[in-house]
This record gives sequence, structure tokens and C-alpha cells, in this order.
Amino acid sequence: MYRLYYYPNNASLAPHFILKHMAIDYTLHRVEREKEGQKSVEYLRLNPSGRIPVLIDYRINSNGLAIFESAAICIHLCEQYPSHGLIPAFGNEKRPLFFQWMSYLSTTLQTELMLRYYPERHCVGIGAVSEIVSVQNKRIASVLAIIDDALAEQAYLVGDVLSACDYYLFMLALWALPFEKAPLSYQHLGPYLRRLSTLSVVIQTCEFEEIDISAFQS
Ligand SMILES: N[C@@H](CCC(=O)N[C@@H](CS)C(=O)NCC(=O)O)C(=O)O
Repeated sequence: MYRLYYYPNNASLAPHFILKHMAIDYTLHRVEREKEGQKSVEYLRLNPSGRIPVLIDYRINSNGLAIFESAAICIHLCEQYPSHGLIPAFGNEKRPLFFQWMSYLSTTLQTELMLRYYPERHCVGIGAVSEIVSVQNKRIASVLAIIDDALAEQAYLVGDVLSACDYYLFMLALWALPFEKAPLSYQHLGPYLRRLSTLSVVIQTCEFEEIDISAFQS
């Protein structure tokens, strides 16, 4: 049994996809982000960084173990239910590549996207905001180009089988949609994302969170 603290189209989306994919027993708790619920005393006890998501795992600990960091939650769920195949098995040559891409997505693409979304957090005056936006557009485009190249000869990020990395990338691609060079405009990444957008897990989860994915389907 799990409880996911989420907010629509936040970093909770990838763990939400994975819980849905595995069809395991979970409940969802929508954080009142409009009221800064992620900074409340109760929430900070679960995640001292005051960020969304948090997963409470009642399977590993009946009192509920709180885990934060979206990628860590995804990997943990994959390892608890290896039969779903969302992570290559121990000893499989693709397993290091799973960790490579999960790390690249969460520490590089996600970080660059956050800087693009919140430039004012990274400079003192507003003068530098437009400069950060323009630099970030280029940096995000170059990260997406690396992912695009990787998808040239394989159906999914970690080879020929869907993994948690694909759900993670779909979440980040949703965030990158409004930017200068949209993920859908890339030669291999575009068709790949369109394919992912037809998965019932993606459709149902996005429907639940009221996320518009029509751009992927047009
Ligand atoms: N590295 C964290 C980042 C989480 C994060 O940035 N969450 C955002 C929503 S996407 C958040 O909670 N923002 C609210 C805030 O910063 O107060 C993770 O991947 O879980």
C-alpha cells in the first residue's frame, strides 16, 4: 500500500504513471499547492525540501516510510515490483543504461527546465531574467538533441522495452512543450512521444490530473 502526495503535472507525475502502470494498491493525496501546502509543517516532516512529490510506503514499513525525490521514488517502485519490467533486471546489460538515463533526466534535463521556469530564483535583479531564459532555451534544446540521437535506433530510452525512464521523459516533455524548440519537433523524440501519448497508462493518468496531451496526438 502506498500514498502519493501529488499535484497535477508536477514531479509527482512520473511516480503516478508508474503506480498506475503497476496497478498496485495506492491512494493519492493532492497537495494544496495553491495554499503552499508543500511548505506546511506536516508536509515538511515528510519532505524537508518542501517539494512535491512524496511517496509513503506502507509495504516496507507499516508506519509508512516517507520517500522524496521523484526519480528515487520511481526506482524504488520498479525494484519492489521487478515483474513489471520497468527496470532491467540485475545483471542485464541494459541496467546501467537505465541508471544513466534516469540520472540524466532528473539531474540534467529536469534541472535545466526548472531554471527556465523560474529564472528569477537565479538572479538578483530582473535584468538577467531574459538572458537566463534565452540561455536555458539553448541548453534545453541541446539536452533534448542528445536524447533525440539516443532514440534514433531504439524504440525506448533503454532499448526496445518500455521502462520507467520513458514515463519520466514524458513528464519532462510535457513541461518543455511551451519552450522555443518543443520536444515534438525533434526527428526521433517527436514520434516517440506521440507513441507514448497513446499508452492507456498515460491517457488515464493525464485524464485524472486534467493534463492536456492533445498536442502529442495531433
Ligand atoms: N528534485 C525534486 C524536485 C521536485 C520539484 O521541483 N517539485 C516542484 C513541483 S514540479 C515543487 O514542489 N515546487 C514547489 C516549490 O518549490 O515550492 C524531485 O524530482 O522530486
